[in-house]
Amino acid sequence: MSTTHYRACHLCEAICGLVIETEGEQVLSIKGDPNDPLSRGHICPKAVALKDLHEDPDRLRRPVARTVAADGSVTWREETWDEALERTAQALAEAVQQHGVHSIGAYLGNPAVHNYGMLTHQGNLFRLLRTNNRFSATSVDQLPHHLAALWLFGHKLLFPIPDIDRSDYFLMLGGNPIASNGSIWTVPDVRKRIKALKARGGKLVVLDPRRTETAELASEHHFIRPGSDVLFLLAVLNTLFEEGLADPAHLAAYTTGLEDVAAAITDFTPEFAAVQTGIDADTLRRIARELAAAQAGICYGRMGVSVTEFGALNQWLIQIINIATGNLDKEGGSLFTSPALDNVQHSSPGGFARHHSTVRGLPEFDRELPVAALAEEITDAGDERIRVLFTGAGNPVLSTPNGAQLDAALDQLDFMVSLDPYINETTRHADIILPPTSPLEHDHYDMAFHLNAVRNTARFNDAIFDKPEGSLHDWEIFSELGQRLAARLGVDSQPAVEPAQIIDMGLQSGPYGTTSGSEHALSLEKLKANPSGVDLGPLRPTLPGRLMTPEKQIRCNTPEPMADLARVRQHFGTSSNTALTLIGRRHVRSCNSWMHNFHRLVKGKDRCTLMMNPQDMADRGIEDGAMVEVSSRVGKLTVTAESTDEIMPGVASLPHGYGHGRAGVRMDIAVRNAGVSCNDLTDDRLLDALSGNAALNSVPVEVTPC
Ligand SMILES: Nc1nc2c(c(=O)[nH]1)N[C@H]1C(S)=C(S)[C@@H](COP(=O)(O)OP(=O)(O)OC[C@H]3O[C@@H](n4cnc5c(=O)[nH]c(N)nc54)[C@H](O)[C@@H]3O)O[C@H]1N2
Ligand SMILES: Nc1nc2c(c(=O)[nH]1)N[C@H]1C(S)=C(S)[C@@H](COP(=O)(O)OP(=O)(O)OC[C@H]3O[C@@H](n4cnc5c(=O)[nH]c(N)nc54)[C@H](O)[C@@H]3O)O[C@H]1N2
Ligand code: SF4
Ligand SMILES: [Mo]
Repeated sequence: MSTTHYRACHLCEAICGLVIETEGEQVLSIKGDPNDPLSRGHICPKAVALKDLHEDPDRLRRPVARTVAADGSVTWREETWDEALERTAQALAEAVQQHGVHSIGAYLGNPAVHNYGMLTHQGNLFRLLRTNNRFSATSVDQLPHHLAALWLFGHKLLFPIPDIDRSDYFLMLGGNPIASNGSIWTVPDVRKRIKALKARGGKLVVLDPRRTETAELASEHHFIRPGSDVLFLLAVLNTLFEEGLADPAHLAAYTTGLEDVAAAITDFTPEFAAVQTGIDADTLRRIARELAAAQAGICYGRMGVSVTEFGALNQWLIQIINIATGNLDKEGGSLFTSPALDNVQHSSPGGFARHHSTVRGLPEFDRELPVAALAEEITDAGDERIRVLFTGAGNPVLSTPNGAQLDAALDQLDFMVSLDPYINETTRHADIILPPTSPLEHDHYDMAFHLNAVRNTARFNDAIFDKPEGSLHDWEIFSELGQRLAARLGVDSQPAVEPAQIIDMGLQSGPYGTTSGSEHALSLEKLKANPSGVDLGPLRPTLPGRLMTPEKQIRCNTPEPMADLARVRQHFGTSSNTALTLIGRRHVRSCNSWMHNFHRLVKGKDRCTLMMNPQDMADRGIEDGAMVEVSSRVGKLTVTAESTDEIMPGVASLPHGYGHGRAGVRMDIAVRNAGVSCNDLTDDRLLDALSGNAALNSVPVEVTPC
């Protein structure tokens, strides 16, 4: 007898609704849930990995501790939860008592944001570890979006969301949602939505150094030289002002400083941009005019513009363009969501540059330092160094710049603990690994991504399988560690409230909650009764009410990005680069570094190849399929070259998240499909100097035949 379960997929930001059939302990099938009001039945090939992950024999079920024999060989032995948690709490407490709280470092990775128990309960531990040495995947990713949101709208999470379903013009820079399923933009089934936009006479214009899957679907695609988008965006804005097309319309009543921006950028002409971007001035002017003329238009940029040397300026400019064209807070433009559980109300607005890293003086954002500084804060910070490291749901050895350097630095720690289900490239350095339950063994509410979604919806799902004897959820591990550490430090500990209870309180007191008078009268009970989710309607204008800035004003002349314009002038005035520029690549069957242990997702042709333009290969005497050596300032590696005119001349593309061939990785299938790590080439010194975000997407490299 099979049982039907409902569950939202947490593997990427699209949060698709799923229908999962099980029998006993077996998952029989995983399908899209047609009744989910957001995803409407959409699903991608990764969803079935939930079964593979659940059943994976390499997934740890018990804590393990590493021991190194005299000959250097490593063995892992299972420990009881009590032993592992006690030893961890002891190590943390000793570090705090002997060297102060900053001697502890912490890194949280991407899945921590997709797992609501990790979001609700990490504070139970970190409340006690108020270290300046906190890091996360934010600074190899969306940090520029947070800064632009903080500067313009007053809160790090106030992201304007592209309202694609009602738009008629979409200018997209450096995003590939057909492969990624959208980012800082929860947009399940984006293919159907792009097709619908085109069918109603709308236009999608994509700027990308690679003719991506999204570019193939677009009305227009233009190659753009990596790292040069800032000049394109400045010239678009310049054109809008120059031609009198800037009209903030309904925003004017609470928007100031736009004229200062106009005055500051008069020298960034389309002609100047053309030289560096490779996009001619007429095309640029036409795009600016079309965007301004659209009934409702969108300018959006993602990883390709965020993780470059001008990431923060780019994201700020994108918002200034949306303001100048009057497309912010407009149906079919970009709007703020009105989620059932509003993290904007429940979290701090965030702050910037209130303290700095010890070695390089890089600025914090929201109490976190740029992860490009993690290795040096372990090895080069003297008495201020990180001695003990906590990692949770992260794999920074494969995901952060100069990963090989970090890999080596982790060996110098006094103690490391990882909250993770796998022994991978990072956690292999841990003294203790604490593995949580499988995702199908805990309930789920998406606390993060409803906030970024193209429609307001809410969905809660119960666990599919019972929690096995002798296992702990991520949130329980945080609570347990917090309590044990508090006891040692002689402070009060937080009582363990279940995450679902926290969600219930948030829902009930939220804008659609039982106490709000809303017709939806949301509560946990109501969501449990509607396991495919509750529809709360399309995005709607919320300004100026939703602004978190003083006096609810949008101040466009933000000092930090305005000052950063000088760096643009200097950068493009001097640099003349003959090397190839390395960019990344995502594939729909992979996700960052941890989806390579599932046969169904990795089978088929090798995807960890260096894509190059045929002309660049011919110039270097490289045949299609040949092995090449790729080198950068920080490292070199050998990989197969793939010839394709998808890539513009002067550019090479290598996906990240591979490089599983390091000793001691216990992920059998991944090791057999090891690939190489692109982040052994990316440079911990190549940053967006304004934000500290890594510039992973514009790294100079040399490529030579082997
Ligand atoms: N060159 C280059 N580098 C990049 C990028 C790029 O485009 N190019 N992209 C960057 C981006 S956008 C990101 S977000 C980062 C990602 O960087 P990270 O977050 O550091 O890396 P992931 O590969 O997501 O690693 C996830 C880890 O979480 C574990 N995990 C999975 N689910 C759970 C769970 O439920 N609980 C716990 N405790 N652990 C879990 C997995 O086993 C794995 O070890 O990589 C960045 N690195
Ligand atoms: N299948 C899959 N889905 C994922 C992930 C995954 O690893 N696999 N990761 C998830 C995560 S953590 C994130 S953050 C999102 C990311 O979501 P996206 O940002 O949509 O995904 P990317 O593929 O990184 O897209 C970046 C694009 O920028 C282009 N690009 C590179 N450099 C430049 C440049 O200088 N200028 C311009 N204009 N373009 C440039 C690249 O060619 C690429 O097409 O995806 C999420 N979804
Ligand atoms: S698109 Fe993302 S959320 Fe949807 S099924 Fe695929 S991995 Fe899951
Ligand atoms: Mo990401």
